[in-house]
Amino acid sequence: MGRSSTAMALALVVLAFIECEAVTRYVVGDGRGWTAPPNITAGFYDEWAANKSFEGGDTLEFGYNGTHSLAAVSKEEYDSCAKVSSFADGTNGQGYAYQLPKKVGVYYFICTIDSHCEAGQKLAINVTSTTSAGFAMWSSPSPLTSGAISMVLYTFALFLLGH
Ligand SMILES: *[C@@H]1O[C@H](CO)[C@@H](O)[C@H](O)[C@H]1NC(C)=O
Ligand SMILES: *[C@@H]1O[C@H](CO)[C@@H](O)[C@H](O)[C@H]1NC(C)=O
Ligand SMILES: *[C@@H]1O[C@H](CO)[C@@H](O)[C@H](O)[C@H]1NC(C)=O
Ligand SMILES: *[C@@H]1O[C@H](CO)[C@@H](O)[C@H](O)[C@H]1NC(C)=O
Ligand SMILES: [Cu+2]
Repeated sequence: MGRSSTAMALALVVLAFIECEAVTRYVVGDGRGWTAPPNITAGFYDEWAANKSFEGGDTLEFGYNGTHSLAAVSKEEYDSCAKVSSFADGTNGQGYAYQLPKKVGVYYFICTIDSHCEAGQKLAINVTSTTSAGFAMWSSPSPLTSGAISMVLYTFALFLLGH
């Protein structure tokens, strides 16, 4: 194996390794954020989560203005909109980035203020795979992040090849 092909192989291994580590950051509710009516209607977060493929280690960014809270709850508490006191971040009234556990399962989030949860401020996330799946994760669903990382690494590979 020539020196340049060794360098190329090395660069590709590094690239594959970093891409499989890439996690996706989701802004919950996109531009609407984490909110209640009149900004959303019931079912809004179900629709937002539909057709998205969540992996363990992905981050959910809950951004909010106004009076809201974020609690990570059980299915029963999600179904009944229980007014739990255990918050995901320990505080009310500010945004929070929640990293999904690296474990397959369904994770539930609600706002405990007034009847926001009953009105639709509740989110269920089905984590169907974990990012530690290895090299099979070559094409991660994070075009922006992996795109930027790939560009840096391709530049790095070209640099190695040039020497
Ligand atoms: C909260 O308000 C700030 C300032 O107006 C705005 O930039 C931001 O997008 C708002 N966030 C949400 C989730 O509505
Ligand atoms: C999810 O995908 C299915 C099949 O492509 C489609 O029928 C459905 O409307 C999508 N749901 C949402 C909320 O985008
Ligand atoms: C609805 O969105 C606006 C603009 O971000 C915000 O000021 C307001 O507090 C939101 N209402 C609720 C109930 O969150
Ligand atoms: C979560 O996803 C898995 C795999 O697609 C599926 O078998 C399971 O029924 C889903 N669970 C829920 C509660 O949607
Ligand atoms: Cu709320």
